[in-house]
Amino acid sequence: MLSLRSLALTLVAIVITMTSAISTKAVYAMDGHIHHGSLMISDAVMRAVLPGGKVTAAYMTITNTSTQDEALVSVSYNGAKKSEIHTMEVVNDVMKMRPIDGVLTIPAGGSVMLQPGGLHLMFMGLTDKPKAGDEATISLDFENAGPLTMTIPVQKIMGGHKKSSDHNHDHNHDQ
Ligand SMILES: [Cu+2]
Repeated sequence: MLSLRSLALTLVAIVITMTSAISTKAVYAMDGHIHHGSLMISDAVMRAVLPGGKVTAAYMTITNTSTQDEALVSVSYNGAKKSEIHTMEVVNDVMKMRPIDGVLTIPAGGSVMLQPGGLHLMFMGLTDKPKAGDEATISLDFENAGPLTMTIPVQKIMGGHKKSSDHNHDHNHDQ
């Protein structure tokens, strides 16, 4: 007969197995980077949400050390109802952002920088509003390396997602 104790151990084992199958938890290596399969992720950060803010973004550099192209397929943040991979483009002299078409390719032996004013991970419909000094946990799903859950710092970041009317304030206020 199955004892309660062995049943409990079995359940724990199942949960651990399921968790590891679902996602790899990111560990910051001694060099400060996250290593995930053949990928190296550095300088990952989430933008602090300003008072009244409804969206935020995350930035990082993803380096592919393998000889095979990699692709970032999807992202998620459990503090947001919607997460997307965005790019910026100039339309009629105005910088606009939009979801990328398809996946974000990280070329073999190359790097892709997600940074203010360019490619970024976009989080909308925020249910959490992380502020500077907080940490946020986001998940990235890669075609070859598989899913990765990472906890990243939240910082005040200048530039990027701002209304054009805010432009003149950039140089004057530390916001
Ligand atoms: Cu965006």
